[in-house]
Amino acid sequence: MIEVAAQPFPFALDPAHVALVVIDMQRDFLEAGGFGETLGNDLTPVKQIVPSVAALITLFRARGWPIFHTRENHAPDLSDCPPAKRLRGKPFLRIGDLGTMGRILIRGEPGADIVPELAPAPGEIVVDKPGKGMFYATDIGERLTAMGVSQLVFAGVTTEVCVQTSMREANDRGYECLLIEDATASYFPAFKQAALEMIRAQGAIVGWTTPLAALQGALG
Ligand code: TIU
Repeated sequence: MIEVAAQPFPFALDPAHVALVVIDMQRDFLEAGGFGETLGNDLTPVKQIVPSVAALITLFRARGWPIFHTRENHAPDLSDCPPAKRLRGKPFLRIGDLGTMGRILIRGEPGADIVPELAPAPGEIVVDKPGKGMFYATDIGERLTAMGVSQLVFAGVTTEVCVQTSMREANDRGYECLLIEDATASYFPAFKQAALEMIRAQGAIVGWTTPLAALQGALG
């Protein structure tokens, strides 16, 4: 076990059973014309974490530890997109509409791809998910079980939506979850802060949080 300084108390990282999950670092959430911007969001905070996420991926790649990348997206015929999701609110383009990066949040379109700086390497697992949580309507649970993974290190966007939902799903399934504070972001800095606090409150009710430097330090 490797002790990682974390909140609310140290995280005992088990190198034989840990995997990294990078949530939804897609052009649709980070770049102009994508889903995030159609919802009226300022993209600045989510763009800022790309170097930290890249450094975290490097840390896992160097050790040969498993890496999962998720992508929130839908089938071209929208058969996996509930109307309640597509019709929600007043975005300037809805899921499936044609934007500057292809159709918004549709599998296979340029906008639904992971940003080039964080492109998955051969052997890394890409999980397409129609929901906010990574277990809903995906095979990630079976894959993690088959690989013997029991601990998940989380990064990605957005902290209080897809990251938190995925962490809560994982926590309920018995995974120990560590969120890397500076490798996750929200369009709303106050929501990120609140999510970090509620995750680690009550004795790590959902999981632990720690800065990237603490993990780097622990791993040497
Ligand atoms: N990936 C993810 O968080 N999807 C979202 O829709 N997030 C928002 O904050 N909108």
